[in-house]
Amino acid sequence: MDVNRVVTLDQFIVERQSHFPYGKGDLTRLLSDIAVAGKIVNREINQAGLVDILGEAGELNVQGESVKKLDLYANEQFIAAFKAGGEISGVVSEEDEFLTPLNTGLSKDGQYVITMDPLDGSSNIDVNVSVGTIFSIYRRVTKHGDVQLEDFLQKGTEQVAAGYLIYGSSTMLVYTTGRGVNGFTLDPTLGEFCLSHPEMKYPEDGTTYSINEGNYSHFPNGVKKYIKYCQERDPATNRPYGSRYIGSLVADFHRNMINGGIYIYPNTETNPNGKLRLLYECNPLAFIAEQAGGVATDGKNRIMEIEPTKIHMRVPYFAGSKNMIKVAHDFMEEFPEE
Ligand code: P6P
Repeated sequence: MDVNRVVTLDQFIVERQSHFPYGKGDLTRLLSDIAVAGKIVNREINQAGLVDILGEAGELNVQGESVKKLDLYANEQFIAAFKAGGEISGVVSEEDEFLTPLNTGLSKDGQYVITMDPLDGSSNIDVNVSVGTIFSIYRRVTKHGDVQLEDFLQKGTEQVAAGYLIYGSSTMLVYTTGRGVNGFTLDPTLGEFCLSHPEMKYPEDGTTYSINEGNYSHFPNGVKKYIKYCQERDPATNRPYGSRYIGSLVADFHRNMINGGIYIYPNTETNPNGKLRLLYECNPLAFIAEQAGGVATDGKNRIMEIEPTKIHMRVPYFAGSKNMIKVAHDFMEEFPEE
């Protein structure tokens, strides 16, 4: 990359849109809308300690999780951006129990639908730990009128784009349209996302494992065996690995994609199907991981091949460096549940 040339997100998308197999310009507008909403959410997160937007909103979401004020704020900002853009016909959000039709009845119904986790890891906001937004974009299956459930219950292989924003020590937007993964860092002096991580590649190996070991007693046998494998001393395979888990999926995923590593959220007693949601956490990050050369499975099967049955469906999640995932799979196969 010409280090002297600043490439903004909009410039990059326009240069690339000629390759995008769908509507010319549709995706440009859509990704730009996401970037604008991301900047607005970023601004609020950075001020969270100063304005009355921290803390609980005093309600539970469909997941039964306490909703933070910033969760609702982020949800509103992204949905407003999609309404303004006109490209999106409907949204499934972690924050809303049901799908939300948008922009239908217009002269040109938006041809896309989006699934999103508007603010993942929001329990970390009050303690100033990185959080993120995760999204998947699909072409709608129905052609006109209000979107239907079938527009969202599409396999991850049908995604036309996916990405995440990470609100951390810097704010980044990382996305794919199926032609590799590129990362953009927000330059606050310009107010623009600028290309900073072109053609991101998931290292084939890593020495970091990310899992909430507090749930160890509930883990499947194969996961328990894999954790012990990670902790054994074997210099020839760079073990013991380091344990890094900050309770924010986007932050753990992003670090592991840059350095190499594996993130695992298996089924547990509290979450017998796993905790993470297929449509707006697992599938978008699986698309990113695979496009960067990584792997994402449920411990056996490719995440993006799983047939969704409900919009808030949960699945066990193994995502990371392909050689680490293979070893984890071997333990899952060798030590199945009784
Ligand atoms: P636990 C946040 O709620 C989240 O969905 C992910 O961002 C994170 O990795 C995980 O849940 C943390 O869950 O059960 O380890 O606190």
